[in-house]
Amino acid sequence: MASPNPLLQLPTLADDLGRVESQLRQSVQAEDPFLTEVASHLILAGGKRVRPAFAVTSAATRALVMGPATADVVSGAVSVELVHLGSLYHDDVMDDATTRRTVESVNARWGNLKAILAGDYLLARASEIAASLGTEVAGLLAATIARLCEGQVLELQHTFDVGRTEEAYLASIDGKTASLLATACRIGGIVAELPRPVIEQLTHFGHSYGMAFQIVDDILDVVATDEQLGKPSGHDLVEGVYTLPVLRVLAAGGADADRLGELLGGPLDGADLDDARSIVRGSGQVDAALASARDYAHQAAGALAEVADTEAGAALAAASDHLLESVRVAADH
Ligand code: GRG
Repeated sequence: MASPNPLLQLPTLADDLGRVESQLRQSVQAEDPFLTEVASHLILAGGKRVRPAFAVTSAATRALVMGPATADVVSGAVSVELVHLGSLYHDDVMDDATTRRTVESVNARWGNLKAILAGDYLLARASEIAASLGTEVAGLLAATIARLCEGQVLELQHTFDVGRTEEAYLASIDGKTASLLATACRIGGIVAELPRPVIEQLTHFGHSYGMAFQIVDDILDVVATDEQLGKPSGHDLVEGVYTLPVLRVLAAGGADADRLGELLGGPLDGADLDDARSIVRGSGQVDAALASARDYAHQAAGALAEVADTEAGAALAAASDHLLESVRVAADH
């Protein structure tokens, strides 16, 4: 997503996110300077910090006007970002990625073995911090790590599968993306000791936001150019990961489905990739997939009723508006 998340621009959050940043760096200080360097690599490379921002902002719905986050809320935000980072280290090994967050990926610089171990180290640090926040947070974070693995395994089971169902796709993005955004909000709510119905709504917000976010990301991979994405587009099709607009074309049947089905199912050369993308772009199914993303973004906004009168609730609503804006931008590609 090209434009910055408005949530992250809020001056009231800047100080809290600065504390998140310091604790993130401190949390990966190992006795061995080499391990510290490898484990710090993607922290120092930046990232949007959407998950910590969601944790802090969810906690801040406790008051009408946002105040500074407690030390425990900052720790909760750090634990969630460390899990995200660990998953990126492992994902880049699986994808043989060369870049991440605009810098050389960990696997490309130090090799797969060190990238996997450093990813494990980040997950261990995340678990240690979560345990300091109590058994509910520790259990939730562990269960979420399992959900990430389940989502990713489900994706692997369907690579190059032209029969991948929409249900299997949704289950995969639920696990690999939406679960951690939901957990970010939930941990903020638990640590701030919000009423249970509010915690449930914030969790629903994070989950729906995550579903919409991943669907838009997947659509952009098919319809946007390399320049618009800032990385090679069409990556999912090449890797055999068939996402919502592609699955909708295949399921609709007819000439487009037949032509696309003939191109997919195995490795694609450059011309076949261009053909596959233009079939999907011309099919009308991109708009249908964008409508699904819009539905999830509306669900996210709708989950904020209980916190609508708070400054932090308004900030989360602005984040879902921003997501809707990214759906509009994707529709223009
Ligand atoms: C060991 C935790 C663990 C997981 C193993 C590899 C794997 C299983 C899961 C992959 C999960 C994954 C990478 C999902 C994609 C999530 C996603 C949308 C990443 C991009 O998030 P942004 O845009 O990235 O928030 P930044 O860099 O801004 O933080």
